[in-house]
Amino acid sequence: MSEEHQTPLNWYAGGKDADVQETEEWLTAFEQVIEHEGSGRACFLLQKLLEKGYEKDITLPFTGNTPYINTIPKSKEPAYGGDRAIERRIKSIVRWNAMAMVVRANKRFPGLGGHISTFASAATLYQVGMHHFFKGRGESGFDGDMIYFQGHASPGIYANAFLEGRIPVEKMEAFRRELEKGGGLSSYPHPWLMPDFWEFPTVSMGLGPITAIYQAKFNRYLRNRGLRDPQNRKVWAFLGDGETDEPEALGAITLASREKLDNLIFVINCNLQRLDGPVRGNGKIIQELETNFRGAGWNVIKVIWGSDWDPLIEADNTGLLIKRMTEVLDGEYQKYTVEGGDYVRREFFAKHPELSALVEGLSDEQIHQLRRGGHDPVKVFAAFKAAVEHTGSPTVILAKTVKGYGLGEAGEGRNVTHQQKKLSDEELRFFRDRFDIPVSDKDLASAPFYRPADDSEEIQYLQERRRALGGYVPSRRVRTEPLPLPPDSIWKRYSEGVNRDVSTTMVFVQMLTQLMKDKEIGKRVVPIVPDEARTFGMESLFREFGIYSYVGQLYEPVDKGMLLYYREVKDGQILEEGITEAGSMSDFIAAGTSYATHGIDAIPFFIFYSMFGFQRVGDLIWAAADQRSRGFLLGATAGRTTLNGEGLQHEDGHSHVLASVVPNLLAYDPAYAYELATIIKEGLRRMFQEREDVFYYITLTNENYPMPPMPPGVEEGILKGLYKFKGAPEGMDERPRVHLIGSGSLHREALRAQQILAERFGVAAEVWSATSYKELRRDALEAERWNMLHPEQEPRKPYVVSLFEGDDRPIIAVSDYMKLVPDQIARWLPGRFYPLGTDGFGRSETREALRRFFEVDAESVAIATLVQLARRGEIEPARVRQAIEELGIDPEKPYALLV
Ligand SMILES: Cc1ncc(C[n+]2csc(CCOP(=O)(O)OP(=O)(O)O)c2C)c(N)n1
Ligand SMILES: [Mg+2]
Repeated sequence: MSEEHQTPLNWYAGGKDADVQETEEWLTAFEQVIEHEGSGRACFLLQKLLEKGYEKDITLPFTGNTPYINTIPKSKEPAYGGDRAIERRIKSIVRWNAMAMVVRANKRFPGLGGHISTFASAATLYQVGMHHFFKGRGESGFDGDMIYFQGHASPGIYANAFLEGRIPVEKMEAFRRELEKGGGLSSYPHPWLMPDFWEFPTVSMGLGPITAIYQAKFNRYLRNRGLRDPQNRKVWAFLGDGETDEPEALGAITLASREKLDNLIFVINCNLQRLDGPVRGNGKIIQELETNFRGAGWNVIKVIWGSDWDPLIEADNTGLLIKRMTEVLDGEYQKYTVEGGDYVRREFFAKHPELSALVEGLSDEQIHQLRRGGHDPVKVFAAFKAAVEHTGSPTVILAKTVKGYGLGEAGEGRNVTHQQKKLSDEELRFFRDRFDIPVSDKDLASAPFYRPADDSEEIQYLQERRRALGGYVPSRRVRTEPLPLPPDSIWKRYSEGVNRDVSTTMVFVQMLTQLMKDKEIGKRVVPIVPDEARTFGMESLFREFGIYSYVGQLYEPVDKGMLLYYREVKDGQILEEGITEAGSMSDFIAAGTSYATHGIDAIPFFIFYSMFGFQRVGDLIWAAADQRSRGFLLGATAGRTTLNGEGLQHEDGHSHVLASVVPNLLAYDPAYAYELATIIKEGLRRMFQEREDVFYYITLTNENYPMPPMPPGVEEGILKGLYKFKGAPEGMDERPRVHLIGSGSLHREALRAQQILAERFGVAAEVWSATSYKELRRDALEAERWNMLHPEQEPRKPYVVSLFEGDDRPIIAVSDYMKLVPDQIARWLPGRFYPLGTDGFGRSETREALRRFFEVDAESVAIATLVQLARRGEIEPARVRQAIEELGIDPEKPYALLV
């Protein structure tokens, strides 16, 4: 049995044919069914055969694959919707300018970087979208498609906007030089840096796809909740094939199909290469992705071969061409690009005489020019159209392209192409000639930008297309009207204190419930929780507000009879994503930016296990910051010694260090209900009334204690990060005096230390509450910088300095975080600031044991204080040694950081 007699589509059947005649009979019979009774009947029979196979215990080999050919056959291709000749000219000019902006930037400033080859491979994908599919924001300013452009393709997107007249040539010259006068163009899509242009930060690979999925889900959520109807808005995510190795890229694809997100389209540019080399040299990335996406329930459209291949496929009645296409590996396909037509004839076609015969009439050059599907507008148009019209599931388009397409020797298909930033004169000439750009030989070396006149056919055409499609993309707008906020009275109860033992988490849930009931903002609140609602005592919200599910609840929940049962409902308000902090963070971004994407305010409160927040999804938080998301992140069960029993992986003592690095994030570690209320109230004001692009991180703990009433006049201090909570005990005027600062749940250890110091050691301590070292530092840095630049003017005083002016007493600070957190202000309190903190791995233990272990309990605070006083000669060192003994602290105990 020769190979030739394997079935043509043996990507599936694989094995040898033991009875060719019998096979033929079956196939002929089947073909007759198709011919006379149609494909429906044929499909039915196939299903019946499969059923019978399973019944008879015949294990079928699994495959999620179809042959390595276009999903849409030529016979089903729609007519092309535009003028191909003009579009080709426009595309060529965009290609040239995209290349030129990188080359020019690097000629003048070697090392600036930039990418030529990513857009070179994706140009057709974007241009077909620009001319025919991507809907602009329309008259409302908040309609249209949401497009996640691949970060490295940004030169092409700028080049397109340049032709549209939206980016002047001076800005094109200032690519990657944003500090240039007037501002340049950012390297990648950054809404923070170009807030009128870029909408979605995609360049940290994997984040575009996952946030796009949740964006599509959020659009549905808004609709089902009656807040807005973005039904016609498609979410397009463009990504690289190498990018799909990022866990985030494919990690949420089943959510998209489960929720039938047919408003979502992924376009994966399969140029077979990533930065260093091939994506799947030993396999086929398109086939691998097809299996993944089909398995996940997506509509998969493969765009592999350009129209030039159609006659060959049609002419081949042996099935060998498809077989050959399917068996060749990506590593070899890459080589075909680099080696040229003669090589392809020998290595690809000459494998079978029948295939050689197919290309007999083609020159080597013609063989080399046989295009891949992703470079053929007809094929791309057909795929995009099918994707846009598809209903019932999300669509992924797997488009095969060549990395560095059009660069020729300068990098087409080469492993080094991703890094290519400069072209020699020869290479520029090749590029110019290939795309027929009217740049003279004389000017060629400088790779000048080229823009046809406004009244040229090309510019007229592209302007008309964008007008017809509702405006330019990308473009970002924002809602600017302030949101009416709840009356002050709702916060009052928190300033009165609570006599029972409660935790800040419980207080938060109460606040959230109240906000959700508020008639002004209630419906805009988006509570997000990844499978921890019960941990945080939020199950009461299930019943009242419901968990969002696009189908509602199709089963009777086991706890239906109970008051707080797991209630899923179509217009549910809570986004409960299951165990995915990354997914929940993507919800947060979608909701927190809806003031820009949809022009309506949504107020996300994403509450998570604090340890599984910043360190798990830190990069998404960074993207949220870039995208100017507004809302509240709540790190619950926070505090390395406050969350007892859970141990090393659960106890968070550093999220405030991680939060300190995000520029527009405010981070607070409140101890009491009134502090929390003050912070949230102010957050709502700043983000939704003042319209500031900031967001909040607040840690919440699960330690129960009574909540004191709010001392008078402390609101400003709470927001600035530090205020005096309680003066020194009465009648201790002559005693050594110190300041103790406590934060979060350890504030109570500072209070207990105050008592120990007074009662046992005759030391008078004032107790302060630090809600935010990050804010204190921000303020101090600002003052310091101003002073540096204005040497002759009255120096500004950092807030933290002003608080301790007039005395030089020691300051001992204790928090449940690493010492680095309070250390943020040490510089402004020289020689007197001593932080205690929880550096090291957590342990499963009781709170008491943990606090002693990390030396953050009241006794340790007392010792640290006495040491500072001894240093200053205010008490004897021997007294400190005695105190260590009296307070039961073992001086030889292990150091938490090292064990
Ligand atoms: C999370 C992350 N890791 C690494 C990079 C650096 N990087 C930029 S582009 C690139 C290769 C991209 O390959 P692919 O996704 O196939 O895109 P192509 O340029 O081929 O279209 C890498 C590794 C990045 N941007 N983000
Ligand atoms: Mg790639």
